[in-house]
Amino acid sequence: MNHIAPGSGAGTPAHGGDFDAIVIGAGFSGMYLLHRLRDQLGLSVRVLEAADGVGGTWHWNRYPGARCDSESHSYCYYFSKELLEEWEWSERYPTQPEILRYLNHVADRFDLRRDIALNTRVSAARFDEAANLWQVTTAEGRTLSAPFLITAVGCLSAANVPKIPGLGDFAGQWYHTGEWPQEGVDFAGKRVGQIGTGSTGIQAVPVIAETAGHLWVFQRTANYSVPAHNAPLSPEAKRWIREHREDIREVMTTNTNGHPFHIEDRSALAVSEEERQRLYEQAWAKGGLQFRATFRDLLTDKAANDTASEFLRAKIRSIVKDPKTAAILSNIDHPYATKRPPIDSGYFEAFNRDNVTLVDLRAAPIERITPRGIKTKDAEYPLDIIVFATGFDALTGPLLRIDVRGRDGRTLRDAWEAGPVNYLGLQVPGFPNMFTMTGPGSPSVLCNMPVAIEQHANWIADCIAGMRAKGLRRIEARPEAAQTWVRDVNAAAESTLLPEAGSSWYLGANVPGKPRVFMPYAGGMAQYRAICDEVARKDYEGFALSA
Ligand code: NA7
Repeated sequence: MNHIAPGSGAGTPAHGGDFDAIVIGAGFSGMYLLHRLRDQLGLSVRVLEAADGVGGTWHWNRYPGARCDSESHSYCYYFSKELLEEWEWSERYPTQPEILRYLNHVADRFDLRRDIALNTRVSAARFDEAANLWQVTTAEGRTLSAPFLITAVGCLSAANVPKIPGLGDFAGQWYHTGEWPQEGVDFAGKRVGQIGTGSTGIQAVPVIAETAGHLWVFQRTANYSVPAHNAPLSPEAKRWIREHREDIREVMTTNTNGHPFHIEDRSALAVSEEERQRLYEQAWAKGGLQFRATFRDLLTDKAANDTASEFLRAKIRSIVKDPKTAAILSNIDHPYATKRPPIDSGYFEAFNRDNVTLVDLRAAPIERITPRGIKTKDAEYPLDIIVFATGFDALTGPLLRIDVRGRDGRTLRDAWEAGPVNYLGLQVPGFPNMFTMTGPGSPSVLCNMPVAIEQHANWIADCIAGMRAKGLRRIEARPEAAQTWVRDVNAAAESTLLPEAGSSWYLGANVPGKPRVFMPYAGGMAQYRAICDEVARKDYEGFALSA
């Protein structure tokens, strides 16, 4: 079946376009948008997806140990009671295969596949002002049009493979964790080099170490990590989740981060040293991202943060037996959680294995890749496989890899030359009728993603529904509203410790040449939701609407 042609929607739309809306991406975002726009608004929608299956992030990130750091009962859609009731997660933190099964279930359950064109990479999108249509071109050169274009391209989908000289000459195999081969990689007995110790690298190390002959972990920036304490969900836990769905939803949709827990309302500096250690030990024993919630000021007060950072460094030193390795792993240059805090299943413990060696790139940086392996300033490491756990060109990368042109042919790349400029993280001035799901300027990656996704999709769908009801055909963010919003996004970041992590991908610092701008909105999901709702209530204040 040719899914790319118009057909299964609500008939030929009156605007002259092929569809009412085109959505780029069939991950968590694109699939829910399709359901919302097609099944609840009655629009004709086409979703264009580069991969050969649905799932977005969870289609691509198949690396060893890949699992979500949000707890499974919170990492799912909440829009459908039936869906919530019929799906049962098996572990505290869902594995990549389980999430992908879930998303495929959603695709079938809501009959989404008939409006999703797989193997269809969008290469360009151009706004035709006279026709009030977005012309969307695929890599194969086909063009589709619709008045509304919604990017659901993911925050972490543009793989960042660093330009290390010599990679082309490497005689072994190399892989980026975000573009992992579907057939998997056999590490048995192999000499493996892994570059990168972010959340991905920290998940991958213990699993690769299980079968590799030897694993060298090339660390540039040392990182904190808190144990996940992952385990199968007990029948009691499953029952508790079933019986508390509404309470869980309430917490997730009213707090700052979309996770199913509240941040404790106490200062790390207002309790005794003994009490603080007791609370940190308790949080460590519980594990997970909730460690951040032990005190309310861990992300706003450096002295408060120091107490958590030092607790976690001491934990590394207590786990890792070789003092030299422990010192390199705990030599962390940023306050805890100012970079995305990883959680792990045996990461630091893996360095106690005979077949795992830490390589300190701060002491001796990588000079090049040779046909035999990786050469640092000090030594050459012969390798069969190199794993790049080197992250992503986050948030803006997936959008800028598409040639997006708005009014007067202005490119998005040009509009965002000095960093992303938009209003509410939803629309860019000069790019009418284009909405960006969970992009820069919205809480996105600072929030549990499905919560951010449902909020954005609902807001966009309500906006389009409202426009249609009033006979309006165009919506565009006003430049002055965007300028104010960019200031607000910066101010929100500045009121936290987040900008203190110099090497953070939140700041674009991991990609050479990328503007150093704190991209997500750090004012909290609850506040952001209230702002978006208020804007809608005031007839979309800050947007220009026209017939
Ligand atoms: P991250 O968090 O961006 O981590 C990438 C890691 O790769 C990090 O340790 C980087 O060191 C390292 N890196 C990147 N480029 C290089 C080069 N050129 N040389 C050496 N080391 C390098 O990506 P992840 O995939 O782990 O996680 C992304 C998000 O996915 C995560 O935060 C969750 O939200 C899910 P650096 O810190 O830049 O010095």
